[in-house]
Amino acid sequence: MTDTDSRPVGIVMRTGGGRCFVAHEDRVWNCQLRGRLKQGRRRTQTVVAAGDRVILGELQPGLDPPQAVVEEVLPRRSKISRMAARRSGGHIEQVLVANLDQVVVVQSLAEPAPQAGFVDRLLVAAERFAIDGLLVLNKIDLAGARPADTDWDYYAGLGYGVLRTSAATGEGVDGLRDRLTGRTSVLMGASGTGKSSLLNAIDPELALRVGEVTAKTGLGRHTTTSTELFPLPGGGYIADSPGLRGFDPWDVDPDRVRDYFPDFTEGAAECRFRTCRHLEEPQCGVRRLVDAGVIPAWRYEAYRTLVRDLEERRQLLRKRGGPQV
Ligand SMILES: Nc1nc2c(ncn2[C@@H]2O[C@H](COP(=O)(O)OP(=O)(O)OP(=O)(O)O)[C@@H](O)[C@H]2O)c(=O)[nH]1
Ligand SMILES: [Mg+2]
Ligand SMILES: [Zn+2]
Repeated sequence: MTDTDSRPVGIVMRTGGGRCFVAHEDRVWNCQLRGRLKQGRRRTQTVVAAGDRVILGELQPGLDPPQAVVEEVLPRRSKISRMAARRSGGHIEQVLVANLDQVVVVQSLAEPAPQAGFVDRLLVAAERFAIDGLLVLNKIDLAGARPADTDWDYYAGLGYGVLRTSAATGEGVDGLRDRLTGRTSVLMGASGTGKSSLLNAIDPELALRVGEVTAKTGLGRHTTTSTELFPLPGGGYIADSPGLRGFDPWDVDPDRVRDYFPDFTEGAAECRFRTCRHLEEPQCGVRRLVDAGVIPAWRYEAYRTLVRDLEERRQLLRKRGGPQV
């Protein structure tokens, strides 16, 4: 056994205010980061994220809450990362959550309205690390209020789970609990889709704060403000996260986005050019499937928009001479 193996390891439940809260031996430790972890030029603004495995030192179990120092962040086996907001110029990574098995994309079938391409972008970020994708369509008790312009069951045909739930009536909640138990998952979606409400329905002891959807705008109020991991009663962890306004995946090469659309594989085999990106190229097997209605137009549009956005970002960064993504 190496020295590292014998040092105490914990799981980061939440970060905030320059500290992090680490589960270790059935307690949550209030931790500082070792100074050297924060030094040097970094392409990431996230030294430590919820879900990270960390090595602890200077443990003070006698304090309430117990305290320790994070000495080291262990390599992440997977993560959901995005380009950090405008102020970073788009070349800084923000890790939302680390070491995941599953991303649960929560959409509301009522207010707020689903955002085009949002599910597809999150699934690309998940595919990037072979993380499973599950789509949860919440507020079925209110469904019918708005016509569905997306055929959500299309995702089931691609191998993603699709569940319909109501945090209000409890319908579908047992099925969701089953899908979460024993794994590490994160709930992601726009503000007001019902992420925290679903977790409260799964485990009432969590008693998470939930917020109204504004009648005037149909948008949520960003009630949850930090990503936090919770242990599930039957084993595993679930992270609640603040509502996302959109999602720009980090570290996805625009030329590789096509590899993260499983529904393109079959058509791509028929493209004239092996390097076909399924955009303007002649004799494209993928576009043929779109024309034939096998791949829905909205799905293809999500692909095109994402490639375009990633390409724009790459060009902007080149112009500025920043690090390339
Ligand atoms: N009718 C109905 N209302 C729901 C359902 N799920 C959530 N809501 C309501 O939707 C509103 C927003 O719920 P939250 O759980 O706070 O949503 P959230 O996704 O956690 O939002 P943020 O934390 O802001 O990202 C609240 O008023 C909930 O009561 C549902 O299944 N049916
Ligand atoms: Mg919430
Ligand atoms: Zn093609």
